[in-house]
Amino acid sequence: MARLQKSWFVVLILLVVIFTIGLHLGRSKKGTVTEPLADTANFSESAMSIVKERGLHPDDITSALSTFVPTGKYDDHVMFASGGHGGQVFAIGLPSMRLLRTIAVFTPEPWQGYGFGVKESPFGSPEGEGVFRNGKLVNWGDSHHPALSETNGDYDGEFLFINDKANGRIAVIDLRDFETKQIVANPLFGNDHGAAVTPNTDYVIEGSQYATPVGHHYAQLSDYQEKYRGMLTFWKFNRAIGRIEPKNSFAIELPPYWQDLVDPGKLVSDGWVFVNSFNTEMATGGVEEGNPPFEAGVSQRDMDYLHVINWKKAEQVIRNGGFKEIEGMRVISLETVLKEELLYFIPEPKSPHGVDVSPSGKHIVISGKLDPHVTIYDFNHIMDAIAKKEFEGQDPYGVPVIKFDAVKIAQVEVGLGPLHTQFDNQGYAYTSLFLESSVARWTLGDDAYQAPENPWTLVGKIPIHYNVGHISTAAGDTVHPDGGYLVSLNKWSVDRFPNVGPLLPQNLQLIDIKKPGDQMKLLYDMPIGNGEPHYAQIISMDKIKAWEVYPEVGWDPLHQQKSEKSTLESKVVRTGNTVEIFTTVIRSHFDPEHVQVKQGDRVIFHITNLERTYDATHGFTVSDYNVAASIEPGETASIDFIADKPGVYPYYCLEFCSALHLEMMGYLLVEPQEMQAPAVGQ
Ligand code: RUQ
Ligand code: CUA
Repeated sequence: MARLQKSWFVVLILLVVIFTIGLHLGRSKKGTVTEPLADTANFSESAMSIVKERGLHPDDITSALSTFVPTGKYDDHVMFASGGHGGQVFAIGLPSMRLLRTIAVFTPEPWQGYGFGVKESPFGSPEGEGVFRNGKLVNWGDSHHPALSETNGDYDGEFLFINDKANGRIAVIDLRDFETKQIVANPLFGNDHGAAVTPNTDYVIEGSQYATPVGHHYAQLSDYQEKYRGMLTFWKFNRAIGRIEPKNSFAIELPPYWQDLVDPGKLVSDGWVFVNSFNTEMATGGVEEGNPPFEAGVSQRDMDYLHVINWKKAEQVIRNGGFKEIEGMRVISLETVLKEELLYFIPEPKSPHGVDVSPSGKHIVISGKLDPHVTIYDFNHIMDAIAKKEFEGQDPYGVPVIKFDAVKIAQVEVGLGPLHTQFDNQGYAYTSLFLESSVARWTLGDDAYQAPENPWTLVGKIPIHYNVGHISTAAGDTVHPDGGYLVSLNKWSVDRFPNVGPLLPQNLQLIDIKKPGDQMKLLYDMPIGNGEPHYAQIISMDKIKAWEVYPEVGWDPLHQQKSEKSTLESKVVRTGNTVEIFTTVIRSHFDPEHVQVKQGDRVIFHITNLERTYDATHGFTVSDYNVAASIEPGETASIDFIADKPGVYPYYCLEFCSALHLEMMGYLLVEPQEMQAPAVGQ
């Protein structure tokens, strides 16, 4: 018998070895692609027959050639796109527009074992304080604005942040393993919109959207002007531990306008942050009571207010104790904001939406949804106007309003419904035009980034399909844009794809922006049949330094250190009613394979994946217990549940990891209460 076992073991080991060698042979083939275009005559003949057969246009061919990435070759950029009310983040390769990874953030996701009983995720640990709102589990989000961590205003590829508009939360993703590590919930307000990082990632800035009473309290809408407020929260990020520190964070109280997008200054304008707003009318809606509906009430004035905020000085005010604490958050009151001169307003036309700081940090671009222009302000002029007190007055709360003409240096007529602006490395700016379904290219009058054409002129437009929201250019909101690519994140796709029913995919369109002037070219349509991407950021792939396998066997990915629960050998430890099963996995077995517990026991599997092979992930689930784990090579994952129902529960590996994957299972035997021997003396 023992002999039989031994020979089986040898066969298993051989299988693993053969598989691993095959894998390595396969990998080493990468790069040994046959000589490009060795036989041009043959190429053109066979290519032409495909062109004819498929009825392709010459333009289609250049598009196809620009985006095709042959097997074994890599995309050169990756785009992190928010997943809207799907709550996740998508990592998409460019130029191929292939989905490389969905990162589970606000919504549980079983493939990654995210939110299904695994403790090493915000859904199972104190890092997930923000998973709860009012003590209730909130297991979805409306992810809007991804923000890559920055060093000196350039993406550094280390972390990614994203906000949840629906529930006023921020999540932290570590790009060493592309996993969410922390979710924090804003204690002051329940929804947000703008989210961005300061140029060295000292803070993740979160702007409230719809004004409410501060701290989730109650107040009548008739008390709107006194009791409702806007807020800007500065979440302190500690890069060394990869966590937001709520205790070291602070917020600034603002008038109850609807603060919208947020863009921190950079280079010359570092230390300031620009936030636009709408509903400076302070309309409170109530169409059913005969009031103008919000859409009209909020759009009466020609100008709203760009908020210009000195956050470096605000940090100083906090250090000097100039705050009050509300719901555990340090808040600088509006009174102190005014006294310390932290906030100025600049009129901005007309239902503004996007606010974007140019790569040099000198220019701030505003798009008014109901104005065909983008308006450009000069940062140095803003500083002068503040120094010389060139104010046209105050708002009702006493905030100084800077004279529009003193700081506006240009307006460019770009077209209808301008929303968001991005930049490239040739001195161009790009603005999405929602109403026109196109993207406008115009020239910056910026000595650091000088386009060949006259400054502040529209040079071209490209139609998109359809209803563009954000656009994203490669590193397009940093101090050194890469240029090359622009992705138009379109809300509607209408007729672009085969009909899959009334709920249509969004359409992400890749546009080539390498050539100057009016030469922009649509390359690719990517349907995304998932929650609606809002903003996206595109980073060069060589800035991403993700791990192939976890650094050592027994890794706790949540804390990025060796897990106390890791093990190289299996053991079962019972403490009272808690049974801890220290489990190992390696192709193709779990150890142990039999686990016997009693009904009502708390069962914790601590599973260590012993593999060091690239991609040798195993999964784990126990029937009926709503648990699922993904255990990457080197990882230790703990799954925790109460075995409240008696029976025999197979557990098995979820990943097709080897030829004997189906054999990779075990039995959890939950002995019924009534069979359990009564304690002595009963
Ligand atoms: S903003 S609707 Cu990014 Cu255009 Cu959220
Ligand atoms: Cu491990 Cu299948």
